[in-house]
Amino acid sequence: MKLYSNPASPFARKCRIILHELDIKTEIVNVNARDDESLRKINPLKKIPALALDDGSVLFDSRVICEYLNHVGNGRFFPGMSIFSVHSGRWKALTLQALADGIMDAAVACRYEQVQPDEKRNLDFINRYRLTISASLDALEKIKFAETPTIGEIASGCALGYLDFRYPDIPWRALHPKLAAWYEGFSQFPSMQSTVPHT
Ligand SMILES: N[C@@H](CCC(=O)N[C@@H](CS)C(=O)NCC(=O)O)C(=O)O
Repeated sequence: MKLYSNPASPFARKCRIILHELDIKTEIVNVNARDDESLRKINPLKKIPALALDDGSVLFDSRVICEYLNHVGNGRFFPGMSIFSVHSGRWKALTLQALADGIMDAAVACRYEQVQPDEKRNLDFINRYRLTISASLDALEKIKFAETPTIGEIASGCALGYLDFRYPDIPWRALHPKLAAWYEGFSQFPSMQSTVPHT
């Protein structure tokens, strides 16, 4: 297996945390997804993460790869469906992942916009992305995080880590004290520590 990744990508970080947690060995290939057109031969969407399997097939995006890794590594990050109750932890975990992925989508897109030359930068887009980030952080503040982390907690940790990395100006801890307290503990896991984003 080969994971196309980048140390700065919060989406690839979700996969790398699961690889670490489940002790799955794979080759990591670092690419610059934004500029590397040849990535399309692997993933037509030209995005990372992408996971090339030994049989020649390729999995994307991070949600699919994480669930696949969880399956091959016998993980417990995706609660199963319950035939007895619709209130299975599965839907909570997947919705939390969707919320955290949404923060990352907005934060990554906002970053792409912010590094545009002045004449191309669209301030309206930037404001919309920032509004999405702030409303989603408000929603995360109300979440009761699971004691045993699911894919929802992993994605939330990656979203907050990305904000610290690219948006040190966003005072999310001061505005969201419960979230900050949760992240303080969660970010100490070795799999979080060994995947802290960098350029
Ligand atoms: N929904 C995708 C999002 C992946 C994504 O946006 N990755 C970024 C890097 S963090 C990327 O590859 N961007 C390249 C581009 O948009 O050109 C996932 O969950 O994997």
